[in-house]
Amino acid sequence: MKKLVLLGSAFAYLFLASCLHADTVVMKDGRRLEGKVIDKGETIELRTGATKTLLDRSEVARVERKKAPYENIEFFGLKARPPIKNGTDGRKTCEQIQVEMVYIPSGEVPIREAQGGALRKVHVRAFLMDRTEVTNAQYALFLKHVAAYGDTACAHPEQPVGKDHTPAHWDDPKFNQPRQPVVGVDWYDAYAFAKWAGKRLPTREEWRLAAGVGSVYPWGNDPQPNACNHGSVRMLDSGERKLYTDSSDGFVYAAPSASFASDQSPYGCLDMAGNVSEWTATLNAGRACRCGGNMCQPAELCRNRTYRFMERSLRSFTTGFRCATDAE
Ligand SMILES: [Ca+2]
Repeated sequence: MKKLVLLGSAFAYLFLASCLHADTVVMKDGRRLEGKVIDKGETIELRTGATKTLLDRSEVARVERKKAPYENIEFFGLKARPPIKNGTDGRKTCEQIQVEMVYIPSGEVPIREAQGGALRKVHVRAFLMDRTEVTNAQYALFLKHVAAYGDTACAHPEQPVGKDHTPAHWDDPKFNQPRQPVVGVDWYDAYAFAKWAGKRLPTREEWRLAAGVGSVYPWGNDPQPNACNHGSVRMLDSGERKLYTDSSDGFVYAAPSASFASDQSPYGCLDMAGNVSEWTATLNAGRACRCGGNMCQPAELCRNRTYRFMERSLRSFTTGFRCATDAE
């Protein structure tokens, strides 16, 4: 009960703080304008109630941001870090969140571009990889940032105009628990989150290296039921193979992150074989590579090398992501 009261108080605080939230734009002619600031690059949009005013950046001396309501408070056990600076102009861009990352030493990754195609080896430099899939709790911090500041600093240049970063299943209790991986996010959501967090999406080869190149599955070369969050396959009367979720491993949908100790790569990355398939930075003909198995795929398909190119606008309850950074 005490926990519920505390959580209720936190949400009340967030609500009140957001109502009081007001930035100040100081114009070069000395005027001070108050409202909610959305940074749009060459222009700055100032919102006061239902009124939107576009200001030319060349006429603006500076923007004084009110502290975002979620800064410096714990949110589902996570804490937003102070904003990082971007380049020379010192404008606030993205914020980092505290997530455990593991060091992946450089290595050679065997990649087969197409079924039956030639196997080639790609050299991958050392990098850092998130130990776990990005969770709903972490993604919620990103959404709060976007609500306060907009996504201009984080959005991919090809992101569809007017796009909303709210996941497809954000209101569904089957998918929106704080420690479950965020799902129903498209590639543009994953890209923007990674940039906001001061990171990036891993490439397909990096993802493959982090998952482990020495075995077919994290635990060895043979499929093992219930060693990761997988699904099942059913043959229909038509002869078609249909993939579906099941509860044989203890979870019908996405399991809370890091629920399967057996689904652990040689470097300590968790849930790379199963749980949710994960977006990567690798593109081909406008499609993005999605790596790893998921809760809908049978155990034998939840392999380290599983990948598939998907439409970047895909929002599926089987698909999430994790982030990477350069090692230096
Ligand atoms: Ca996964």
